[in-house]
Amino acid sequence: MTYVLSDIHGEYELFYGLMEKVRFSGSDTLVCCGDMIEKGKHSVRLTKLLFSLKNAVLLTGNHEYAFLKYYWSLMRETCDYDVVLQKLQAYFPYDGGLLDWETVDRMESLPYFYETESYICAHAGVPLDGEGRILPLQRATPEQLVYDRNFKEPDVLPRGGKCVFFGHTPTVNMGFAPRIRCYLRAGAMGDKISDYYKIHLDTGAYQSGILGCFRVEDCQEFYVRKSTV
Ligand SMILES: [Mn+2]
Repeated sequence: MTYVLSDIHGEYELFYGLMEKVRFSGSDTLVCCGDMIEKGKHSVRLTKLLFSLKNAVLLTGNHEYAFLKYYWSLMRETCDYDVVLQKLQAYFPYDGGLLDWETVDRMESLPYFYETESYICAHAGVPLDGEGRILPLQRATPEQLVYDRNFKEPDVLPRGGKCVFFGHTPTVNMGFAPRIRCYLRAGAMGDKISDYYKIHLDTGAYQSGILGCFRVEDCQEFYVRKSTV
């Protein structure tokens, strides 16, 4: 089975609890649509756990992108790699000491989108033309994919048949419940992924204490909340 989620933001325990709940195993696939780091206390611990999974597709979010931009600015200032690593560790006030070069290098190699026959994943959404058709993702800039402000709006529905998974803005910030928001096509049942225009994944885990994921094969949602993990 394939589980898609986003915006874990250092909430290691919530993520671990969610994986236990779905009985995530070596035959499953995880797709994380970015923003593993910051806000919560276990950014590096969580990132290393995600990097240790063989069957995970991890994407860059705006928080990883901001971290990488800081990293690239440090590399322009000095050739002393020890100084650079120290400063990168200080970027994470709680568990920065766990940060090593392997983790930094992996972070730098993460893609900005993931596309299959039936769905697309990108942190903040995908660029659309005037008619709502999805523009070629290979030509999108990292900034478009991690900072998009328009795609989340309820009346923005991508045409073309592929469902788009995204996060970036907690659904509560738009006046909705801290749940995954699914945008069902008119007349569709909702039991297969092609029934959806887009799926907004950000349950605002850091603030709401609720983290959810969406199972692609049967379109089921799963949630954990802080008091239960
Ligand atoms: Mn974000």
